[in-house]
Amino acid sequence: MINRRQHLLALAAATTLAAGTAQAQSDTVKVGVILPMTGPSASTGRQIDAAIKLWMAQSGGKAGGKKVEVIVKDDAGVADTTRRLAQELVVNDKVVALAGFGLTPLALATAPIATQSKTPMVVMAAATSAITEASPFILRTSFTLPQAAVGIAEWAPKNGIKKVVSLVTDYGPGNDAEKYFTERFILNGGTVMEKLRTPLRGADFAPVLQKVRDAKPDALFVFLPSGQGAQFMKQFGERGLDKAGIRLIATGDVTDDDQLNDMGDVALGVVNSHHYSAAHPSAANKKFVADFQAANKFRPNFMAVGGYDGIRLIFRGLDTTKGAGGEALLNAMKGQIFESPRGQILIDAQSREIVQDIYIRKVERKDGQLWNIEFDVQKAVKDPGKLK
Ligand code: VNL
Repeated sequence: MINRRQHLLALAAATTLAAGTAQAQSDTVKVGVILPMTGPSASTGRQIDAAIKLWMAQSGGKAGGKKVEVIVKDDAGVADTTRRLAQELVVNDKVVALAGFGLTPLALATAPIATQSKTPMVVMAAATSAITEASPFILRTSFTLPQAAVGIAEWAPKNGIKKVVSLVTDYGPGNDAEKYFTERFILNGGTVMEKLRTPLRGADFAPVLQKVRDAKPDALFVFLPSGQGAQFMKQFGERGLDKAGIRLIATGDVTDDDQLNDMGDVALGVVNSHHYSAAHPSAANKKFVADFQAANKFRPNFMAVGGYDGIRLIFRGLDTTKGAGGEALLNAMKGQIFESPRGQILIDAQSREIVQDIYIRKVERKDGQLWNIEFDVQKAVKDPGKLK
């Protein structure tokens, strides 16, 4: 006769087995999306959430023969919260993938959970080069700052800009933008007069803009995370830098489609480089923008496209694995190639990093609205940050 303890153990094993079978045979798989829906980066959460909802409506919410349930959690941009939510989504909800990640520190805080639980993690927003090296389970559908910054560093010296001051937000993506912009600009014969930084939270641009005025460069190069561009542009105009003949060049985070149309004339003529413009003239993008604007009262920006392509990557992966997660899903997402609203993209199988075109754009008014109009392109750009 078995004793009580053995009986309990057997029961526990049977329950686990039953739960496992139920899990494997379940008609539903869950994807956990963690975004800043509140706090200073809420526009990033709002954009990505809207894009995922659009994808769900268009795809019927099914992949690999399963219903896909997307669970969206708000981390308010706080890394400890992101990590806790990721843990809960993996342990309690048994998600097959984690996704979202609005800022670099939020993605880095979650990387160990992806590694330990073997859960694929799709970074849809954060853009510091090193993120994909923080876990072998991370893939990226946003971009990297080295990718974006090199484009404008190639364009500027060929277009009369020889002396610049650079201004970046003082954290991961700002470090990358400053390093890769200034290195390439100097290599191309330019001079960097000064390197300025502003804090991630509560930035006031007035003091740094005064320094730029005094230095009198040909141009100011700027990277700021999505959501800060409008305030910066207003202060740039108020301080009269445009009138003083100081040109503005940037990564496209500054002339972000989420805010661009409200920036006014001061934004006209700003040349910048990035991977996505809502004005990208492809049929796929025209349809994406029209569908997105039919469902939302705002224009999609580059964050929306990172979210849209990220959920698509997960769905196509689940099609291959018939709904299974873990390493099978990771492998099924590596190497995918498809046409995004931004153009053709590849998730490089070895680095798990996005390879994409980088466009040189100029802010222009068309039909009464401001747009980043693409006029040149670098094809299939791999992250320069991985070549070090
Ligand atoms: C990051 C990079 C965030 C670029 C951004 O906007 C951005 C990041 C919130 O890696 O933290 O435009």
